[in-house]
Amino acid sequence: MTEQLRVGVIGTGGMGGRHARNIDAQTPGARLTAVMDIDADRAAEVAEPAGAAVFTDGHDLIGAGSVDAVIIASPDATHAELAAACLDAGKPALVEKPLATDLTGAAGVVEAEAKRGRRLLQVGLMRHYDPQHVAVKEAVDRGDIGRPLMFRGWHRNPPEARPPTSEEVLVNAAVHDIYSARWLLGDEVSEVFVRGTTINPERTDQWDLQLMTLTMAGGAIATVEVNKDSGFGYEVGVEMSGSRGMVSTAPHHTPVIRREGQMRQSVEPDWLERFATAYVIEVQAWVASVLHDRPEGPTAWDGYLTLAAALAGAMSIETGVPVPVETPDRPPIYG
Ligand code: ISE
Repeated sequence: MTEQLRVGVIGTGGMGGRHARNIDAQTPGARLTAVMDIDADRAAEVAEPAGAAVFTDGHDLIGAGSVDAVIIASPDATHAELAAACLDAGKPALVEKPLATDLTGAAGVVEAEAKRGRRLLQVGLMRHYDPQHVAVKEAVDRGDIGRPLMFRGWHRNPPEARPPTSEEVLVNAAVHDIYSARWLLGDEVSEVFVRGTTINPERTDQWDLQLMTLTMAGGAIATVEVNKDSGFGYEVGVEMSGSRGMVSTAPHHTPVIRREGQMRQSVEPDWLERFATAYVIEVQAWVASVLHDRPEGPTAWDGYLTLAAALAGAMSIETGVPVPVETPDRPPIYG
């Protein structure tokens, strides 16, 4: 591997654009050499400051000689196919979540990586790099709350131009919370039950608010509240109860302004602002792990299991009952 990792970014929407800029400006061991988007103008805008090449086909970027490693941040439904192409080309990739939008696609990627016998993929379940989540994980691991028994997560999204369906919200957004519950409780999901409610009573095909209950294999419980459109901005946090105490993410820390009979505190508008630091730490850790050939962070296996639980949630909405989640035998490359 070269001393400077030459990175190509596929997809230059909000997330891909942010990753590209973080690689270019905040990651000393890496250089942005290629950018792909079907919108060539948007790709050119992101590529220009770094002098990176512009592609309009993801597979061409993956095959390019000027690219050592790839970040996949294209639309969700393209992730699995592009991740498989990176495995075929033997190029490490940071794949945005979800790993796939259907379980067969996710299983195919896991199987292909396991067959290679070596991890090449990291999945963008980036709560793993958020300092506030990491502080909670450290407290749990130190035994500060005793035995962890219950996880509570809240995930309130800003309004979106195209309202996603209930299933899309679970697959695109709740996979983060499912990851957090598994990571912080140190256990796998065995059953999912989802109830929802809607702002517009005439529209019953999409839940605006979903409450997911996860039963973990060892008996712990997790609840996750996912709000499709909070009406006020973006907010994500977690709280854990244990046999000896509780720990939660620290509250938002912007100043509290008192004026004209009111106390006010601003709310972050979206995930790009709330998790700005986490995204930088994530790409820096990924680049270092590739340069030192020491894979770390969320795996394709995590991508598969979080998707399995999210899709069980979608099935639970449809059937109105709890849906079991199977955890297959963990391939040895995932430790
Ligand atoms: C988005 O794609 C993200 O990854 C954010 O972290 C998440 O909060 C949001 O709901 C997703 O749409």
